[in-house]
Amino acid sequence: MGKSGKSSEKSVFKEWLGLDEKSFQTDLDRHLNLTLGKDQEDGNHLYLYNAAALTIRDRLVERWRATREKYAEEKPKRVAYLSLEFLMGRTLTNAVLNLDMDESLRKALKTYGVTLEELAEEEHDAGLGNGGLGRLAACFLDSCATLELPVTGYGIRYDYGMFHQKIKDGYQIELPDHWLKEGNPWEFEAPENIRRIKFYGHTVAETDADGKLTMKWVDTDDVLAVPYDMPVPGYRNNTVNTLRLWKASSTNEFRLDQFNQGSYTEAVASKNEAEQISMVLYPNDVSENGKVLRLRQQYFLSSASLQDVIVRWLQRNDNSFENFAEKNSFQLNDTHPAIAVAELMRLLMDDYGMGWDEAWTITRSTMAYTNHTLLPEALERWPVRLFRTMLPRLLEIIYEINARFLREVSSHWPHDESKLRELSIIEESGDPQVRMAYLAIVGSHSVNGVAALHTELLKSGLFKTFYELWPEKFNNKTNGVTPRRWLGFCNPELTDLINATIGEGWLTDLDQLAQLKPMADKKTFQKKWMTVKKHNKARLAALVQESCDVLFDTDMLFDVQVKRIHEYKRQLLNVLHVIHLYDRIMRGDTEGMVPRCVLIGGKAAPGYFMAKLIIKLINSVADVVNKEPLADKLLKVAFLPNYRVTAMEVICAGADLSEQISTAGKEASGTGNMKFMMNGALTIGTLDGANIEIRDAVGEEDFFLFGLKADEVEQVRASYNPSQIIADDDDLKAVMHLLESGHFNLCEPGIFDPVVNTIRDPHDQWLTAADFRSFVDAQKDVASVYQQKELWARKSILNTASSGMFSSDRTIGQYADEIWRLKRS
Ligand code: 26Q
Repeated sequence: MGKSGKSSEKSVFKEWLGLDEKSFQTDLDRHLNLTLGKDQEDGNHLYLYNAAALTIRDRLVERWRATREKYAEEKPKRVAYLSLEFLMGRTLTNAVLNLDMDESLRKALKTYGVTLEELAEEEHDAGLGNGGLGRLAACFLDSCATLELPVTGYGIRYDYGMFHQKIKDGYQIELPDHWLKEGNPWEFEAPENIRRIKFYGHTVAETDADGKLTMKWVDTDDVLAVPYDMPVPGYRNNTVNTLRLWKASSTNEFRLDQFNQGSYTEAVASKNEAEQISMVLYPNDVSENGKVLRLRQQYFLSSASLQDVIVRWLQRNDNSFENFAEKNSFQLNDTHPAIAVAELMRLLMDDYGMGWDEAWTITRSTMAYTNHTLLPEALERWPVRLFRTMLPRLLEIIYEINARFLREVSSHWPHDESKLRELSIIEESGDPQVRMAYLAIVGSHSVNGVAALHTELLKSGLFKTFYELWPEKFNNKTNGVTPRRWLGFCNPELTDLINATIGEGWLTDLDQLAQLKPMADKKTFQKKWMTVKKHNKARLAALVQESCDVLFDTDMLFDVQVKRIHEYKRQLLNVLHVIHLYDRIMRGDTEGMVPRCVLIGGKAAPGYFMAKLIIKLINSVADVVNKEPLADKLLKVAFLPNYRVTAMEVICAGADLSEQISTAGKEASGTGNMKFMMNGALTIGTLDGANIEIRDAVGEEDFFLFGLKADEVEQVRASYNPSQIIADDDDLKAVMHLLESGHFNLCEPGIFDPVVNTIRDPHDQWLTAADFRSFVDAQKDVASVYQQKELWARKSILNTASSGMFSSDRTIGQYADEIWRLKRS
């Protein structure tokens, strides 16, 4: 379908619904009065929000159907993106932008005296993800629809998404995120596509009529997977793809054995157990090992999605698997759905009677695996015993995959038992474990990292021996973010300025931003650029005021770090710098100091003690600093509660400085770094993840680099002596003294001891003290550049102008060409 979508406009209906103000007005009225049964607008706008959502939704549905018909006709190769997380954020405003309905809708809303912004506030974020990996899946769906690629997202429809974070007395409190409580106008239940998922039971070998041995998985406790479809609109191209989310539902079959034994309550309780599967998102962004429910979620998603793809394929292809492998791809978003490798084997063999070799060829040529972490402790492992009871048939298949794989290893490295032990999918120990990453690598034709350094480190470290065995499988796909949400929508003023300067083509071809480069030296353009930044800073200041009750002055430097709270991301290093600035102020050493507002936000996994303590420390330091009269015009500190997609939309537009300060070699890519860059923030960062590519793109002059490099980190560890570093550095010594004397916790003595101890620990994995000096020096450069307003403006413009390669359109183009091998128009 071309950009106009004309051909399909006719094939479906006589004419599509109008996009003018009048049509919107009529439909808003109709939905409010008839669909929702309300006579007038209520005070809190919830009904009007729903009427607007339905008005937009109608238009999405038309294009959705046209897209389905186009795919049915053209029979393209299809991709299923399997992910336990999709962090979609809000839908209304995104759909309005992508469908170009902003102007008419705004005009139509005037009759109600409500702005689109006010209405948008009624929508809960779809927070079905933890952080980077989940948001990446959402950006990818946007790019796939924009590039008109037939990619379906498959995930879980959690009743409760990422928890809502509150701060009480400086500590994180977790509240449930009941995002569906007011209903969700963006989903369509599809009961006609319910799939049945098996759990528990046991296997039996049977010989069929032709004398062929088949395996049966019997006496299972089944759960139903009910699909809910959400439309994913492309940018102004009439393509609407699908995000299919599964809800778990009981089969309503009482287990006869339980029932007959009089265990009525147990029988009813098992209904409950089934429905627990899609109840809640696990709020850890590093694997928490061994949780039975998590493995149930993983298998539930994998089995339902594969069955869905297969059944629909067979319906369209006369019940034949011919060409299935050429026409389907499955992308595994980390190892979370890696069980899909074994499940596809099971479905092809047990349900469709295929032999091992044919099934294995299909599996290997359709599966592709993306790795998102270098932390060895984050590699997923599941106890074999858990598999044996919960997924007995899958364990058999995994054993067989492993046996055949190890034969390949032996022939590659004859007489080398250590290689077998090293590479085995089963880690033999007292309590043997299934290594999910190894299953994913063995069962896929593609293994990719998410930034250049990350992929290199996978090849030389974590997966070194697999790389020696199969170098051709490994490839890099540097992450990207969608420029529609992360510049077009979240920064309308900058968008207008860019449009007026280079036209509108950049929104679907982000490299065009490079045309801004000649403007970087023009004084009038710099002025306009910084005026926009100032307005965005005012929006951010309002958010901070409202949620933290801290006053940010828009003349000050906005220094921002928002992301999950993790030791490797080193929010602690940021705090040490803040304490250092405070110490300088108290000592009267303020020469060259630039007035600065430091904003930190992010959620800690509920069971991650140190991350939660770091949040408390940030809040305690903020309390002291913000109350200190001497610091009043020089330093403000705030912790923003409940950081989420919708908050980032305001934050990235209003930041001057983006903090990307992880220990080198630990952050796989980062994607927040890209959002800040696009919106003209300068980065202070280590040579880690995609920071390296960001610095290459903008040039070393316009990036504040500091810290050890990945290889140096490994060398330093051996003889790391933080207490010596502290003793040798007067600034760090003073900072540690403030911390150790209890200056920030006078009423709660000793609470920060664990933080102090990690900084002083020779085994501190994150080498916080090692990078302190270099970080402080880089922050001094930041201050000096910020004082030269025109220089800063120039660098800010150049950052946006150089951000073209961080569009997820580029990333998805590479997945489509190099992994999925999709035809592209
Ligand atoms: C696994 C098992 C059990 C419970 C939880 C988990 C789990 C859940 C989420 C493990 C990891 C995650 C999320 C990881 C993640 O977000 N990684 C980030 O991915 C981004 C996109 O590629 C990168 O930019 C970041 O560098 C990486 O940290």
